[in-house]
Amino acid sequence: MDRIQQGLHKRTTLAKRKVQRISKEDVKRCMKDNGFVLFTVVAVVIGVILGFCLRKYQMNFRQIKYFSFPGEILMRMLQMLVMPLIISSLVTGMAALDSKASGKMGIRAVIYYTTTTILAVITGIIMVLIIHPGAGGKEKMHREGKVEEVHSADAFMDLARNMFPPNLVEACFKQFKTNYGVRKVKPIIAQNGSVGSESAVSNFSQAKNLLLEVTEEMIPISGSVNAVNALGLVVFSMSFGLVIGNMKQDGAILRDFFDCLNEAIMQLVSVIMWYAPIGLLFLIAGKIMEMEDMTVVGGQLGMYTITVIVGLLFHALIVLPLLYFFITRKNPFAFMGGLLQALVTALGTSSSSATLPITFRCLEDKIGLDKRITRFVLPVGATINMDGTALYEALAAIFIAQVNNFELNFGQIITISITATAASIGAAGIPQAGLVTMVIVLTSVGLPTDDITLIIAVDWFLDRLRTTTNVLGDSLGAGIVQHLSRHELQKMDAEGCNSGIEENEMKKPYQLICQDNDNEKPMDSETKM
Ligand code: 7O9
Repeated sequence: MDRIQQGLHKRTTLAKRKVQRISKEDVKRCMKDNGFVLFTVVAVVIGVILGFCLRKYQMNFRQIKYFSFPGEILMRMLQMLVMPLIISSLVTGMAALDSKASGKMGIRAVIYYTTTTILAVITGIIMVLIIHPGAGGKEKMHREGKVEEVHSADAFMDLARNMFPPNLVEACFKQFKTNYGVRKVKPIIAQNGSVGSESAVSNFSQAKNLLLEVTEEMIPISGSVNAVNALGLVVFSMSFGLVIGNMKQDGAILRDFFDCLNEAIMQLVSVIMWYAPIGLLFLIAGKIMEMEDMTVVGGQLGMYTITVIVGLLFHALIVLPLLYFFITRKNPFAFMGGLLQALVTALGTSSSSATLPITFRCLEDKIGLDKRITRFVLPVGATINMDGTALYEALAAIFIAQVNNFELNFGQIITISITATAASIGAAGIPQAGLVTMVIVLTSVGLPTDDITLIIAVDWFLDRLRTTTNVLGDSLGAGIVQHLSRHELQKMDAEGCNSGIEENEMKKPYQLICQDNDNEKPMDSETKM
C-alpha cells in the first residue's frame, strides 16, 4: 500500500513538474506566436485605414509607387524563396514516401482537389443564379482594358507543353506560349488544270478569283512569356523525388542535400516573416490609394462584387470547414486560426504561390502537420487547386451571360462548370492565365469575350479574396490528407523508414491547436508510458 502511495506521489510530483515546465514554455511560445499574428493583422488594418486616409491627397502614380516600395520588396522576397522551396520540398516530400504511400496520398489529394473545386463551381453558379446581378443589361456599364484572342485548343496544348520543359534552367523564368502569325496562302494550280488553295476548290469560277488574290491565314507560332513555369518544375521535382526515394540508400546524398536545402529555405522564411507585417501594410495601403474611384463600382458591378464575395465566403466558411469537420472530426476554425497569417498574406499579395512560404510555416509550426504531408501536398495544391478561381470563373461567365440577356440552358451551365474546373486546374500552366482562362470559359458556350472588360475594374480586389480562398483550400486539404493517411504514416514511423529525414525533425510536437485528436499525435517517450 505504502509503495503504491509513494508511487502515486512520485507520479503526481513528476506530472506537476511536467505541467509547470510545459505550460511555461507553451505560454511563452503562445504569446510569441499570437503576438506575431496580432502584429500582422493590426498591420493590415492600419494599412487599410492609412490607404483610405491618404486617398484624400490624390497622390500621383509615381508617389504611390514610391509609397508601396516596402510592399514591393516583400513580394520580391517571397517570390525569391518560392522556387527553391517548391523544388526542395517536392523532391524530399516524394523521396520520403515509398511509391505505394505516395500513390495513395496522391490519389486522396487529387480526389480532394477535384471535389472541392467542383463544390466551389456549384456554389458560384447557385449564388449567381439566385442573386442575378446581371439584370439590367450592359449598356450603362463601364469598360476597362482589352482582351486578346486565345484559341482554347492552343491554350490546353501550351499547358501540356509546359508540363515538360525542354530546358530546366529556362523553366525557372520562361513559359511556352503559342503566338499567332499571319501566313500568305498562295493559290496552287494543279496539273489537271483545276485550281485550288490549300483547301481544294472545285468550283472553277471561284478558283479564278483565287488566282488573283493571295489569302492570309492565322497560324500558331511558338513563343514564350516571362513567368516561372511552375507546372514544369512541379512535374520534374515530383518525378525526381520519386526516383530518389526508390533508390533507397543510393539516393541518400541527394535526399540529404534537398532536405538540407529545404530546411535552410524555411529558416529564411522565418526571417522574412518578421518583415511581412510592414510589407503588407504598405502593399495594402498602396493598392487602396491606387484604386479607381468607387463610383465605377455601382449598379450591376456592385451586385456582381457582392455575389462573388458571398460565394467565396460561403465556400470558405461553410463548405470547406464542414468537409474538414466531417472527415477529421476536428475543429476547422481552430485550424483556420493557426493559418491566419497565411490568409492575411494571401489577401495582401493576391498570389497563392508567393504566400506558399508563409503557408508552410503556419502549417508545420503552428498547426503541427507532418512535413511528409505538407512538403508533398502544399506545392501541388498551390499549383492545381484553386477553388476560389474556379468559383469566380463560373460565376463571372454566367454574369456575362446575364448582362447580355443570354439564356443559358442546363447543358451550357454544365459546360461552364467543366471548363471553369479545368481552367482553374491548368491556370499555372497556361501562360498569362488570369484573362486567358476566362476567355476559354466564355468561348466554350459562345459568350462574347470582349465583355470581360466589364469586370476588370473589380478584378484586382476579387483576386485577393479568391487567393485567400485558394490558400485556405490548399491548407485544409493538407489537414484532410494527413488525417486520411495517418495509418500509413504511423506504419512508416513504426518501420523507421523516414527515408533520410530525421525522425525528430519530421514529427514536430502538436501544439495547442490540434491537440483534440490523439490519433495523429506523435508519441514521445513520456506519453508512451
Ligand atoms: C492565386 F507553387 C508554385 F510555386 F509551384 C507555383 C508557382 C506559380 C504555383 C503556381 C504558380 C502560378 O503561376 N500560378 C498562377 C495562378 C498563374 C496564373 C494564374 C493563377 C491564378 O491565380 C489566382 C487567381 O487569379 O484566381 C490567384 N491570384 O491563387 O494566386
